[in-house]
Amino acid sequence: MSDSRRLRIAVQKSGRLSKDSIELLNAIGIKLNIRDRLLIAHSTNEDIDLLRVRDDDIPGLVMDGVVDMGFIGENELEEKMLERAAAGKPADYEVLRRMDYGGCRLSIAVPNEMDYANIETLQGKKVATTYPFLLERYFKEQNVNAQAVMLTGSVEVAPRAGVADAICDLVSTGATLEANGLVEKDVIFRSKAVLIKRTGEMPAAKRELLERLVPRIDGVMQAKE
Ligand code: PRT
Ligand code: ZN
Repeated sequence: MSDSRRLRIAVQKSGRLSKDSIELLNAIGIKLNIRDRLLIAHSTNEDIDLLRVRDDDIPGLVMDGVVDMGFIGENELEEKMLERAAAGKPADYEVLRRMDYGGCRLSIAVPNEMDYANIETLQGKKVATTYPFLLERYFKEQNVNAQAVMLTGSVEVAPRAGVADAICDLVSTGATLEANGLVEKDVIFRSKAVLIKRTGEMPAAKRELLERLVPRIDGVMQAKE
């Protein structure tokens, strides 16, 4: 088992949140010895270990108390929270800070040629997404009876492939939608990266370390404004 005195922080190993999350940790003075293939990276100047994993795993690692903190997109966090709550698993966490990176929106998009008036146009239709819980919550709120079809990749090609009538996917510039003949219609969730913490007791030394880190994060974010 790991050394329970060391603060464990989960970060995405390689993806859109990795660079900014590591840069932030560096900026608050945490020296890290990251070796590309390794799951764990130890800090050389603080009692901190990084766990480098797929972003999909981060909410669960925090909610199961395997790590103390994690950097994660709110889209992924909210989806996993809904999924775990539906399965009766622990789904608690605390947001320490909302970061200034990882911004995107989860949107419903339809083929250019679809005659789309509003969300009710999707009544009885299939919508491909990697976020079925967020999408189904939205359908329920809107009183629309449509079906979320889970795809973990290539969501944007689903309508052309005849797998779904529309999609619900993350958008930042909109270039991917345009390249695939899709138009963005309804934004169902706006997301940024957040730093989250597990709930429950923490040994005093770890809690003190955490309490030293958060004001440094505020300082770095304020300096960027
Ligand atoms: O391997 P791992 O599972 O860790 O990574 P991943 O492929 O699941 O995630 P990754 O690295 O792509 O994204 C991590 C997080 O970054 C997401 O959960 C969001 O919180 C955030 N983020 C911000 C984005 C985007 N912007 C984004 N544009 N995640 C994905 N995209 C994709 C989107 O899915 C679509 O394919 O980019 C494409 C659209 O971009 P535009 O610019 O063409 O609109
Ligand atoms: Zn992922």
